Amino acid sequence: MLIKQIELRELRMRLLNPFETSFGVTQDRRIVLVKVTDGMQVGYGEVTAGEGPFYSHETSETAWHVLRDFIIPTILGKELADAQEVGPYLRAIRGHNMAKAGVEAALWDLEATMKGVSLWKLLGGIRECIDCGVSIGIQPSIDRLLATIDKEVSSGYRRIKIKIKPGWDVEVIRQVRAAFPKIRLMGDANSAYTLSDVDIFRKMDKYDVMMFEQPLHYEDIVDHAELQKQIDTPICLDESIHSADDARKAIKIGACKIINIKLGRVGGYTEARSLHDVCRDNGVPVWCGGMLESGVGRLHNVALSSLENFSLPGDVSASNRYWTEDIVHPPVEVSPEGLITQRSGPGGPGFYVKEDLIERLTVRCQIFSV
Ligand code: OSB
Ligand code: MG
Repeated sequence: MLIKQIELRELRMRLLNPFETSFGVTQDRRIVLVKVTDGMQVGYGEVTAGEGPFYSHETSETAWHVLRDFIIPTILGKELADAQEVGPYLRAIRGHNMAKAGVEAALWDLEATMKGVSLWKLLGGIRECIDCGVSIGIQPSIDRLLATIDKEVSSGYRRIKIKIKPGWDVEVIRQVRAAFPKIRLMGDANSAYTLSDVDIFRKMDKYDVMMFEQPLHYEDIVDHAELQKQIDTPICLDESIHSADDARKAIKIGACKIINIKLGRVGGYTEARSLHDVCRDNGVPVWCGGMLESGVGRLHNVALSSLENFSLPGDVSASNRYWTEDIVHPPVEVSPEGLITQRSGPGGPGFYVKEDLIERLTVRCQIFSV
């Protein structure tokens, strides 16, 4: 496949509701889309960076810069046998995984369309229906949180993740568990705690929580291993894991029992699959994380979740939880049983984009051609 043209596009999209985590509140998204063409077919990817450097160092702006000034000049005009071959070209650029993943995923989409197979099958996926969970931000009150959980459970979602932070933790978990004795419940701290908070986690241990996601520092694995020794609830790592090698080391020292995989955080499908395999070979289940994506990134997450070891419900949920109108047609929908079915048509997200809506939401666009 010849990388003949790459288009970068930034869209403004307003979330239906503000989303609050321990690191801040988001409502207006700056979505960067990458469109690649060989002159015949197109592939789409999404850069999942946030607006500010709070979940990770990357932002929509840094991704645009690194794509425009480094990634695109390196790969434009190159002839690849398949999407995986882009890896060596990106290796010299350190970090900026979300920028890399935006273009890498677009190439996988393009490859699937060129081959006339669906993306999830090209990836080697086996799950035609994926189990869905939701991620619920910090709410103004516990009553509001309980009402939101009730709504999501009624919609069919199979696992509820709530965001926690100091002061919004033990009592919240206690009340949620009291109101919903049976749900699969987990807490995501986004690195809001330190090892000196072990007693807080010990207290939450007794509420049958599936896992605590990224309780400690975003670059740490050593303290996580120490915390895991002192609590029964499994630790799941998110922010600390950027590669298959990070996962190998974290598992080796006992820093986690579960890993959340995000395409952007790990730099694309090739690394995501290696990471998935390392976890599978060590008996560590994985699930697909979310980054408040538009339909393009969302459909990529659905495809990724088809791999065998994605055995826990992910943060991959319906378009209508985020947007009045999504940029893919049909939007991503979840069945009353809490499942999303893979698309059987050829290609991936690029096959379903609404070009006219994308055009209307665009605030900047730059085209690079050979
Ligand atoms: O930690 O998983 C996270 C959103 C933005 C940044 C980090 C995270 C999240 C979510 C939302 O939890 C998942 C989603 O619904 O897309
Ligand atoms: Mg997380």
